Amino acid sequence: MSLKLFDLTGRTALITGSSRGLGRAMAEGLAACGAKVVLNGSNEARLAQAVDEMRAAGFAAEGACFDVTDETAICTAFDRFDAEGLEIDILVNNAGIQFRKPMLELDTADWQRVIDVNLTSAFVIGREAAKRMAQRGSGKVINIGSLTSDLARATVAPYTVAKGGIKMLTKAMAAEWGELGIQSNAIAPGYMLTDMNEALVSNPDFDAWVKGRTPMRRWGKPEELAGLAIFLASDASNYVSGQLIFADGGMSSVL
Ligand code: GCO
Repeated sequence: MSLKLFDLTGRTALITGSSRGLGRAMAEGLAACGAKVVLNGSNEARLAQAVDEMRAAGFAAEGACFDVTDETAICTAFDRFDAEGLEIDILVNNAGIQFRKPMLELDTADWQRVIDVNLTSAFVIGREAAKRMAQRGSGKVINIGSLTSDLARATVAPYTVAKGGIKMLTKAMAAEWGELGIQSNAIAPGYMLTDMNEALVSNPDFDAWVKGRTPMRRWGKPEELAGLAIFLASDASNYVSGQLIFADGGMSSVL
């Protein structure tokens, strides 16, 4: 079996929230396998720097600056892709925020913001990408879930609900889009060393809990998601759909 199964040459991948963190790491992995990557972020300067850095590394990279909760901006971005002949073959719905507060103290607006960024955006962007993938009879949608897609932790209810929704949205996409030639799957990262988790990493008690609760006794590194992203973006996964695959050091498998 050749490595050609994992070759992404000639394919274009849109990764939301990819100026930094998990999205950036997955974008680098896809680019290293030959994909042209379209990075997304809502901060124009940070996005432009990320695109420059990817290009300096020899990768084919473009930038698409839009807020993933702004449907008009999303549709305008896809109209631009159409006009420029950018066919999105691979979509990684990675954009996400975290908001840690007990539900009894949580404002509805804060709840809604997390749901809008972490879940609804994946539906809207997924729908726009899938409309075009369907015309070509092929495509890969990779949603980013979480340990909280299956397991709840106190004080992160909206994130947990959104990530649980990502698991079922992925199955719904598989149910409707399989006959269109589109495979839809999700990656569930464990506790990763990202900016979003900085407050947890620097908390000695939480750090000890993660290391004790994880069979590999450590936090995950963003680049450790790249292999799963490459697999799910490539021909190697052409008969895999509707799945939630954990990259969590074993945490979700043990008491
Ligand atoms: C938290 C963390 C988690 C992790 C990740 C675990 O506050 O518990 O932010 O949500 O980021 O999602 O899979």
